Amino acid sequence: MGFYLSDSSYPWQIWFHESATPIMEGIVNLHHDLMFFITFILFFVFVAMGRVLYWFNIDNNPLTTQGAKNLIFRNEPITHGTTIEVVWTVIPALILVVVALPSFALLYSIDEVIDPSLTIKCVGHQWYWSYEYSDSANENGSLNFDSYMIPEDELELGELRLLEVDNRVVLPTGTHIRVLITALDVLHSWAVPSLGIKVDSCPGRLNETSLFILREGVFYGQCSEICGVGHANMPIVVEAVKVQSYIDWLIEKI
Ligand SMILES: [Cu+2]
Repeated sequence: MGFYLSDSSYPWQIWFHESATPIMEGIVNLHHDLMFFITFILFFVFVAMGRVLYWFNIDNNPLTTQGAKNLIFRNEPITHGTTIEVVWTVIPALILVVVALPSFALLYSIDEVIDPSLTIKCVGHQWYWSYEYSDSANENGSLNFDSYMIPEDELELGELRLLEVDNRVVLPTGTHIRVLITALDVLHSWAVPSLGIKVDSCPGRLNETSLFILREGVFYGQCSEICGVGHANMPIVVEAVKVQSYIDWLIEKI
């Protein structure tokens, strides 16, 4: 299978999903930035290790006078060097600072909840998710529904195994959304890679994150905290639509 952009996982995938939120774009960019340093360090360490193994073995550094006569490189055994020790302490420390700054900036921007105009609540259960649109209520209370995985024998052609659900979470694009995440039995985790979200869903605790979806699409995710035998059978499907379509859907649902 070749490389293609997808909002769901595909077999043997090693790349990120295509990002659909500013947060996920930040995560992908940070990853690329870190890869620069990782590649540089890996190359440098390999070269340094190779040189050490070659030049500082016992044959090239004999400790006896007799052996010193056969010396190829130099004749005093090296035990320490103040300059090199300062250099190999200061440079890694500087690299850590350079890496930490954008990392913390991203981390704190993920925590930021910017004046949301919509709140949804995701509740983990063994083994399905239920959703509550706390802003939209009728006489029976706020809009809420369960979202179960579609079993394999009921899938239609083109649908994704272990990823499709009967009721998708429909959300508007270009809107600041507050996401509240909790659970009713054991630990779960609400994770959608394209949206850059992975938040623990804990019983008795309300976790909060924010969401700003940049484009329309159907975004697939899975429970990401082992929660029992049905852990693999509680996928998440977020359908992002234009605001008007979202309102139409809401009116139909209520
Ligand atoms: Cu779970």
